[in-house]
Amino acid sequence: DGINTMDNKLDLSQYDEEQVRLMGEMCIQLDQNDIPIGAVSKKQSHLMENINKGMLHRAFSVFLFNSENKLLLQQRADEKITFPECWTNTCCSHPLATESELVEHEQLGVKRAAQRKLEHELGIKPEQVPLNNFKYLTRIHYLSPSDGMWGEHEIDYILFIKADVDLDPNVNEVKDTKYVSMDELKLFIENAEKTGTKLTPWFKLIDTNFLYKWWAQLDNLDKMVDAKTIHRL
Ligand code: DMA
Ligand code: MN
Repeated sequence: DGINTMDNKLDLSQYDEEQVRLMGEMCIQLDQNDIPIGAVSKKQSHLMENINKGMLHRAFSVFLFNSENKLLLQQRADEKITFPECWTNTCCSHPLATESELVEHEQLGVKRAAQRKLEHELGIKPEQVPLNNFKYLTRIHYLSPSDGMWGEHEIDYILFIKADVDLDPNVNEVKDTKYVSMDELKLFIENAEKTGTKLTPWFKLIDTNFLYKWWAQLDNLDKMVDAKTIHRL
C-alpha cells in the first residue's frame, strides 16, 4: 500500500490523527457480485478517484433496537473524514480483510465486524450483542460522494439486532446518540432540512426503501430476509 504513488501524494495532515490512522485498515475489495478480489486500504477504497474507476468494497450497517422497539441513532463525530456530523443508523463500518472477518458462512465475518465496531464506536460490550442475535436482512449496493475527494461505494450488509445495551460513546467517532420510535424518526427525517440536520446517504436510502417495513416486523424478521439479492440503489 505504501508504495502506491497516489498514497504518497495525498496530504492528510488537515484531518484528525486517529481517523487518519484508521484509513490504514484493510477492507475487502469486491467485484460487482460481492466476490472478494483482494484487500485494499480504507483510504484507497474511499477515494472518488478509485471509486470512479469502479473500485468497490464490503460494508455493514447495524440497526439496533431496544426492548421498546426504539432504534438507536448516532451522530458522526466532526473528526470523521467521510460524512462528519451526519446522523445515521446505529453503527456502520467495514469487515476487514482478515481470516475471521472474511468468513461468509451465516455472514459471520460481517457479524464479527459489527460486534467489534459497536464496542469501538459506542462502548457496547460484546456480551450485550451476541453474534447469534444479529439478523442479516439483505445487501445494498450504492455509490455516494461525500465531498470532492472522498466517498462510498459499497455492498452493504444490513444487520438488525434487538438488545438493551449500555452506551459509552467514543467521542472521536460519535458526537451524539438518541433512541427514536418509528414516528419520531419519520418526523426527524421530514424536518431535517428545516432543522439543518445532515443525514448520511445510505441511511436515507435504507429509510426510503426498506426500514419501516422491516421495523414493523421486528419480532418476526425471518420472513423479511432476502439473503440472495444485491439491491442496486
Ligand atoms: C462505513 O461506515 C460503512 C457504511 C455502511 C457507510 P463508516 O464511515 O462509519 O466506517 P468507519 O466507522 O470504519 O469509519
Ligand atoms: Mn466504506
